[in-house]
Amino acid sequence: MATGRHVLRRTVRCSGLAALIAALASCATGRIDPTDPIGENAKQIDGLMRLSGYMATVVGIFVAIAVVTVIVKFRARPDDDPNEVPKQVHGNKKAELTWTLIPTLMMVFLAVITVPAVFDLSGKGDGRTIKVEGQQWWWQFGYDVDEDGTPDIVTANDIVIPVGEEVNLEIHSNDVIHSFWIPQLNGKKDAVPGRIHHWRISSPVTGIFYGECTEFCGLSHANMQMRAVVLEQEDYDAWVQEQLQPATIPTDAAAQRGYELFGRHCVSCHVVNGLYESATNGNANLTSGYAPNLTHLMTRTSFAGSVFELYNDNGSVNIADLREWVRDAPTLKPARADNRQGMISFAEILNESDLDDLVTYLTTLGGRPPLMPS
Ligand code: HEC
Ligand SMILES: [Cu+2]
Repeated sequence: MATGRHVLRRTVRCSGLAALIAALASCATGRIDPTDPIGENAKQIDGLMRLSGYMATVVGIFVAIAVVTVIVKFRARPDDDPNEVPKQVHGNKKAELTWTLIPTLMMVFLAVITVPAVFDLSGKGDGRTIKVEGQQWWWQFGYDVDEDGTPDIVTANDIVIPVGEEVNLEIHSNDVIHSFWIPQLNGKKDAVPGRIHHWRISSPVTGIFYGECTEFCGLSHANMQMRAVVLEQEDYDAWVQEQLQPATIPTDAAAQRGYELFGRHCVSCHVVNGLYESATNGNANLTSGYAPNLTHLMTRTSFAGSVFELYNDNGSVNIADLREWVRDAPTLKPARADNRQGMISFAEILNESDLDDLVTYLTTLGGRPPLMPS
């Protein structure tokens, strides 16, 4: 019969197991999900990973059986002569050939199927090209709509692409080495200063796909995320048209005060197209030379390297985080402002009403995002 203590112990053990299963399950359904490939390239990588995983499993089982067999078969027995030397196999041609040839053949097989895939994934596709620039600690995306060689749309955090199109990425870095990774769409590609790496992403379905910098890049590396927002073609076209519009001076009185404060405190780093452009083309007062272009801030789903949501679950603007960000960004997200890496703190510079006005101004920059995270 189960005593009270027994039942308690069993309950504790079961709930521990349940918690572990829940934790593992939530890993697999987390927002950055390498186990659920959606894009063609991600599926190709997933196939290769699975195949080599199955091969490794077979090898692992074989080795485990061999080890157990040897342990049992050749264990010491009471009547063994301790001075007896077992038969030596050094130089045994059959054994040497077997354990050299089988792994070699397996490696050659894996190389034959993976090396072409590596080259294939780095090639250029037919779709449009988006410039992807990593810097501490956020991603910038540039769209050259009129194809004159300079981006006409510069945005951050959310890379917006049309559904079903294989988009080319030209990845590079404005400071240290980063790595671009949205696992449901493709594998990892390093962003290296002075180099351009080609990569492609596509998705057969609309939605938001989450990614993360995967090359350690300093203090806030863990806070350097990004999202692909995949839209129907007509929604994408509408998004492009909106992004091409420059900003205008706000009419609301509080927003106007915010606009003036912005001109005093923020334009050494941030660009607002048509109004404040002194920090364009890498002229921001930062080691990387770039801060997020804020012209259409509110059309993004997230801010500060996709670490904070720009909207609450009920669809209202996440004023609390946005205001706290403007007040004291390095407290929300570690930065080296003293070394011109990351946004500086305004806690000692702006008062409460300045902050309100600035945030009011920020909320006038662009309409709502075409898709909201679910
Ligand atoms: C020294 C340069 C600098 C100054 C000055 C500065 N910022 Fe920033 N700001 C940054 C950097 C860098 C980031 C990106 C930080 C990150 O994601 O880690 C940023 C991010 C932001 C973001 C989030 C944008 C996005 O899409 O992720 C907002 C909003 C913002 N700043 C508002 C302001 C306002 C308002 C001011 C003036 C009160 C200001 N900033 C002054 C450098 C600066
Ligand atoms: Cu990084």
